Amino acid sequence: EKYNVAIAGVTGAVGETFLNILAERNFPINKLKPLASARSAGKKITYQGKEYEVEELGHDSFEDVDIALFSAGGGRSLEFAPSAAKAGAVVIDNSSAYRMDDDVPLVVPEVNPDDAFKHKGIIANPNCTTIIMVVALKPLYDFSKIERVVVSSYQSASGAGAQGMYELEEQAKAWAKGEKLNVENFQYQLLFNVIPHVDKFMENGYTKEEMKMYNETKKIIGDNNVLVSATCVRVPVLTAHSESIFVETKDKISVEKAKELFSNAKGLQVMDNPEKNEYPIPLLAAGKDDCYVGRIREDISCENALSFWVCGDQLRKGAALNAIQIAELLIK
Ligand code: 2RA
Repeated sequence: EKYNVAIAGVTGAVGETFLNILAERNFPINKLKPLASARSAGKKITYQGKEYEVEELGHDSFEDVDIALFSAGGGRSLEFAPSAAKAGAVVIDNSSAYRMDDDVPLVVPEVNPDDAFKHKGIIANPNCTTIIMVVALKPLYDFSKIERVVVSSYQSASGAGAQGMYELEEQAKAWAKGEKLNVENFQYQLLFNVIPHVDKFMENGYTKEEMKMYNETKKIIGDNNVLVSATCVRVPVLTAHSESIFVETKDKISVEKAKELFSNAKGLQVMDNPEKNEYPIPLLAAGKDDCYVGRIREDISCENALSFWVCGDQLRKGAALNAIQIAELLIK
């Protein structure tokens, strides 16, 4: 069976990754409908050698559409996803608009695949940083309940979209030419810098990105007792987010056991040979479907705790791939 698939936000960084991954996985597409805002309507995109014209996203874009992949920003999801669902499509939404809605499942196929089938027309794709973390937390959680997670992220420029990546590249070129660096998408110059500020600040002093990790992790793992304290940081990397994770568990998990649990987990590769300088780095994780975990050690500050390091391509597993895996669950 083949499906009619719409992509809202097809000209963005995630939109482009949707096209690449649908093609790589040979997703059974009958009709492809590339959609974007008025600004990008009329542009041409290519899918499997065929050219398509991008249409303007509207309330009537979804007739005959079976699956609507949304990555066009929260405002557009709020406005147009209900129309898509009403027209009979299943929306898989990459924005934060519906993630904490009780009627909307929040799904990472390696963690809570069954939740996908409880949808009422909209399924939410979690925040990229959360997805990469929970892929690593779940195998540990299944062995021993998790009590507390302290995480710092190292988030790449393309997490802020294609224009974020472009800004970092342009800063590097301008610096090489001795020219003034342009700063638009980030609060400060990102080149040669790190910025501990991703998304807006909230009243409690955390950012919205950090609170996404707190709230979404509970919902995906399905346990309100899993507490997450995050510090999210933008770093001058083009693609792939990294995370330094401390996890306190109810029962002790040895390093050996953790490596076994991680090795047997879907979507995760263990890369942990420090004596050979082998550990995950974003340059290696970029373009890959799996997340990579390494630097696995028993934490010396706490009895039942592990510290480790994870890298994952946030445009792939953190966004487009996760959404397409959800679609694959539904059509299986
Ligand atoms: C980022 N878009 O800014 C991601 C956050 N979800 O890295």
